[in-house]
Amino acid sequence: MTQTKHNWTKEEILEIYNKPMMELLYDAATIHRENHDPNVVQVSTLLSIKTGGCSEDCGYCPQAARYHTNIEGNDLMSVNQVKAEALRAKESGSSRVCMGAAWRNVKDGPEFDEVLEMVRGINKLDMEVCCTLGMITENQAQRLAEAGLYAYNHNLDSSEEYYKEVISTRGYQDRLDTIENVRKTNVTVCSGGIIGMGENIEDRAGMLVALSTLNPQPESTPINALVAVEGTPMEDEKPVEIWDMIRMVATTRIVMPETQVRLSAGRTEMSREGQAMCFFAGANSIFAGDKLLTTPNPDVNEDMKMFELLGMNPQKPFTKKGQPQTIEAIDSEYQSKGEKPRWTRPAHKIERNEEAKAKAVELRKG
Ligand code: SAM
Ligand code: DTB
Ligand code: SF4
Repeated sequence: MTQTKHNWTKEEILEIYNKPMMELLYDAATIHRENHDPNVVQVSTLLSIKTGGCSEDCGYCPQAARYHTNIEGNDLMSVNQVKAEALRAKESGSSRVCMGAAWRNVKDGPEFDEVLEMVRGINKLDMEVCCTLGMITENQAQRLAEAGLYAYNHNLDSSEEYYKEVISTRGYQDRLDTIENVRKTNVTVCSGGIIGMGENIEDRAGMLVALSTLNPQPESTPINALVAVEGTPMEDEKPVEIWDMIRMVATTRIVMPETQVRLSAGRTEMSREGQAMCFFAGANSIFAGDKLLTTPNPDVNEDMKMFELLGMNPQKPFTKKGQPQTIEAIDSEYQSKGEKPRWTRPAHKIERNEEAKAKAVELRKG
C-alpha cells in the first residue's frame, strides 16, 4: 500500500503531470495496482431527478436558467420512477445510482423529504446511493446519512483562482464548506472537477492540491472533460485531447492512491483505446447509462463489451465500505424543525435496522 500524503504542493503535482508519458503511466499504474484490483471498475448510473432552471451561473452548465440551451427542464421526479430507474441500473450492472438536482442548495421541506425517500428506496435495493444536490448544511447531510446515503458528490471543478472565472454566484469556500459538512457524517465524499474549460495546467494542478490536501482525501473523484454545450459561455471551447485526460487521471491516481478515480463527462469523445489507457493510468470507475444528466453518454452494452474486451469486471456494491444502516423516519418530527439528531450510530458498521430503531426510540423516551 502506498502511504497517502496530504501535503502535496502545486510544484510537486506539476512535476508529476509533466513527466514523460511512459514514466507517468508506469508510476501511476504501479500505485494503482498497489491500492486497487486493476481489473475491477466501479459503475455508477446518473439520474437527473430535477433538471434545468438552476439559479446559478456556472459557465459550463447547460442547466443554468440564464443560458439558452436546448435542454428539457423537469420538476422533481417521483419516488416510484426513481426506484424503477434504479432497478434498471442494477440489472444493467451498476453498483451505484447518483441522483443529480439542478439546485444551488437544498431547502428543507417536502422536496427534500422526497429525496430522502428516494435514498431509502435505492439503499433498500442494496445499491450504493449518491446525491449531488448543490450546497447542503450539516443537518441536511446528517439526514441524508440517516436515510442511507453512501456518497455525496460536490465538485471543486477547478483551482480556486480559475473558479472565479467560471462561476460568480458562489465561491470556492462554499464548496469546501459543503464537503466539510458531508465529512462530519458517515457519507463518503465524491469530489473532482472538469478539464477543458480554458484553464491552464497550473489550474489543474491547483485543483488536485485542493482535493489531495483534504484529510481524509475524497473516496471518489470524477474527472470530467467539458461537454461544450451550445448556449453556454463555454460553447466554443476546444475538445479535450486524450493525452490531457490520461495525464490528469494518472496524476490524480498518484496523489490520491486510495481514491476511486472516475472517467466522467466526455467519454463519448473517447475511443476504447483512449479509455483503456485511462484505466491503465488508474481510472477505476465510470458513469454508465446512455445519458449523463442532460448530455449523451456511451451505450451501456458498448461499455460492457469494452469491459469484456479488457477482461475487466464491474465492482460489487459496498466493496470499499459497508452498506449504510438506515433509520426509518421515526424522528421526522424533530428533523423537520432542523434539530440535530440526539442519537449516534457507529461509523462504518452495518447494524440491523431493528436494533437501530429500538435504540433511537429508547433515547427519545430518555
Ligand atoms: N447543482 C449541483 C452542483 O452544482 O453541485 C449538482 C449538479 S452539477 C450538474 C454536478 C457537476 O456536473 C458539476 O459540478 C460539474 O462538475 C459537472 N458538469 C456540469 N456540466 C458539465 C459539462 N457541461 N461538462 C462537464 N461536466 C459538467
Ligand atoms: C460529475 O462530476 N459529473 C456528473 C456528476 N458528477 C453529477 C455530471 C456530468 C454532467 C455533464 C453535463 C450534463 O449531462 O448535463
Ligand atoms: Fe446549477 Fe449545479 Fe449547473 Fe451550477 S452546475 S448551474 S449549481 S445545476
